[in-house]
Amino acid sequence: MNPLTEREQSDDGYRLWLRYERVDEPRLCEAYRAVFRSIHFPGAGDSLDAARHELDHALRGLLGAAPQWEESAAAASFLIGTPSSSAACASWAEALALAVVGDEGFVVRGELSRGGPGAIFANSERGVLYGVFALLRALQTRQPLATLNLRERPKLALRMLNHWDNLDRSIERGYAGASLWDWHKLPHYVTPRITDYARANASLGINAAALTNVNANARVLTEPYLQKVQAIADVLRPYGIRVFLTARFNAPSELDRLETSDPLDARVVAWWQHKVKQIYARIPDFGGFLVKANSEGQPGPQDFGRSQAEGANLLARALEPHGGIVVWRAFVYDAAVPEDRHKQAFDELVPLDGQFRPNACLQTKNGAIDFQPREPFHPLFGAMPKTPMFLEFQITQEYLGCATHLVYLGPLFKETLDADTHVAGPGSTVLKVITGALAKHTLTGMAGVSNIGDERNWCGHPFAAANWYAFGRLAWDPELSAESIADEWLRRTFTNDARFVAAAQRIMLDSREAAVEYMTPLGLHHLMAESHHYGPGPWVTGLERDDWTATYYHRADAAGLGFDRTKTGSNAIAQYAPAVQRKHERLDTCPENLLLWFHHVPWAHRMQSGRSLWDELCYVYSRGVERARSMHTRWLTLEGCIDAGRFEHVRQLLEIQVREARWWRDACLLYFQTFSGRPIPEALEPPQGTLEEYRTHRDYYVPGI
Ligand code: BDP
Repeated sequence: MNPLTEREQSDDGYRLWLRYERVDEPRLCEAYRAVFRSIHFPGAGDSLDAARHELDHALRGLLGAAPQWEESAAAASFLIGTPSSSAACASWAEALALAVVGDEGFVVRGELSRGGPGAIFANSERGVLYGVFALLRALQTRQPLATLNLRERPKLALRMLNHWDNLDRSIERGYAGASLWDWHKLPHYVTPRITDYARANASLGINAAALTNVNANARVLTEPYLQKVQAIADVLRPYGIRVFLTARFNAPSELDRLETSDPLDARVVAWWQHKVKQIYARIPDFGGFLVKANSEGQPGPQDFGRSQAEGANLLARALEPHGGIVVWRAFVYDAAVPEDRHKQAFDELVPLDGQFRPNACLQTKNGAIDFQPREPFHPLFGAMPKTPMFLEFQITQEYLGCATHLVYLGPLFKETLDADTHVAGPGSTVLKVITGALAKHTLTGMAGVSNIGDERNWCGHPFAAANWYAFGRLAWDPELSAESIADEWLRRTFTNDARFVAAAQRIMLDSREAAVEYMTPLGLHHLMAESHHYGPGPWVTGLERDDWTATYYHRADAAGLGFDRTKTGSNAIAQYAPAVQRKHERLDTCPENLLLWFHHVPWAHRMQSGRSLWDELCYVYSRGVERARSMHTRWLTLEGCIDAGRFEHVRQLLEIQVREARWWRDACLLYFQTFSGRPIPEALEPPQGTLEEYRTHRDYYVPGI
């Protein structure tokens, strides 16, 4: 085909997983058409309208014909509504135990009774919207409808994206263009893209978005910006998404020249109360504030000799009468404190358990350091039973190859969710901590640092959207598997072609382990280049803060490698429950994929493979490169299964990934070799460059700083 035509016919990725291509299996299409012959979907309301609009649009695409809307329930082949919008729904509510699915859940049935009509019933408009998206997922993945019987309710109350977007439209750690929020043109011009963003989120059940960077700019709280926020909130509302803002703790002083921003000062209390009222006047369903305080230079209550809880409660009290909440980040550590960074948040926050207002929660990163390719779960999970605890993941790939590496994060998310904290005996998984199952909290949630920008395909790498998708699906149901989510996403995003789906799913499922192995195997962490974190930098040392350097974390010396966090070292391990401590404190029982996280291990130490630590390091780094290579070769076999544009885009990026995997391996091995003094085993490829070349290499203008 002519390359120009090919480009025109390629999918540009804009539709994400909401592609409603024609069902091309004729019999299935006929069966689907019969179910949707005539749809009874009464009722008015913004979310119902959004649901109706989506269904109309989708069925036209999938079935090739506009749906027939039917006034009479008795004559319809499909019924949609809530007990208050539809008498048919009201009459079925009891038999279906609709009350059990709660405010946001739904029931979707291909047939209510044998041969009878199908239905989407829910208790709220939002529930209907989610039900419609669940039905469309079933159609897009070609499920048979007669037996379709979905009954879902979200397991977490807040399912939230955190945008680290600045008011100048740059995005901290963003690799997909500029911010979606065009502050300059808002509120007068509101791009339709925000509606499509809302649709994509609602299709996953994401119901909250913090619009601004945690490294906050107080200006967003000023009247002109609140008008702009209002314009965004108005678009998101029908899709069930509540807006949050990041609150800069010293905003009273910065914006209105108050002498202090001390949380216990009456003038400061009044300032926040007034500010919150002003916000709710514009945005009646405003979600609340997300706050990073006393961390990495952000102002906070400790500047005034107050605790993190006193800081959070200041905002919580102001929000309480309006139904808002404070999401207070647990990512606190202080350069002036010489303690292992791993321990600082726990030391600071655990003594405050029970002191937070009921509408305040702590948002804790999955691990204690910083979104590394692999971290053990954060010891704060389960350690503060009186405090609602949100889990924060990073969807954007700051430490996972930025926008050029295909790394599917489903397995990483699941690893944390399934990790057993043992705080209340075996089976006390992080999942149970955050769903409130252990400590019975109702304020529950999961947040993901967004990877979305204004690039046409939203997330840059064509596979990066899978991470947005996986986050959303797991926030709705953390018990889903990474495998099934990948399968769904591929079918909806590309094609139902079984060969493609199987091979691409393999690539996805292999990709996270590949990245761990070619970047930071065996529990190594934070070896990335300085500041932008793109590419290897195991030699990074002597920065303004020690805990931003690689040498702080890997501690390589002539004796060995790794951070001793046992009793003989920082003893961070003591922050975990005894069963977790016992497993990790000994070299012979610590899982090898976290060995160097917890131990400083001699180079000659015998690993389970029988190899020395040094040889094992060489083998695992090399295996990571091999995995990247096979991702690439597997992809090449898929040419022709999907449109040429996306195929080629991924192909080129995988080439970069293979090159960079090699770069990582060679640079790290050459560097660590200066300590181990041992040769790279002969069976393995020799490094391509010299350590000097790698060390002096600089990447300029890496996005996302
Ligand atoms: C680190 C990022 C930094 C963020 C910080 C945070 O490097 O840009 O501001 O996390 O989470 O991973 O606050």
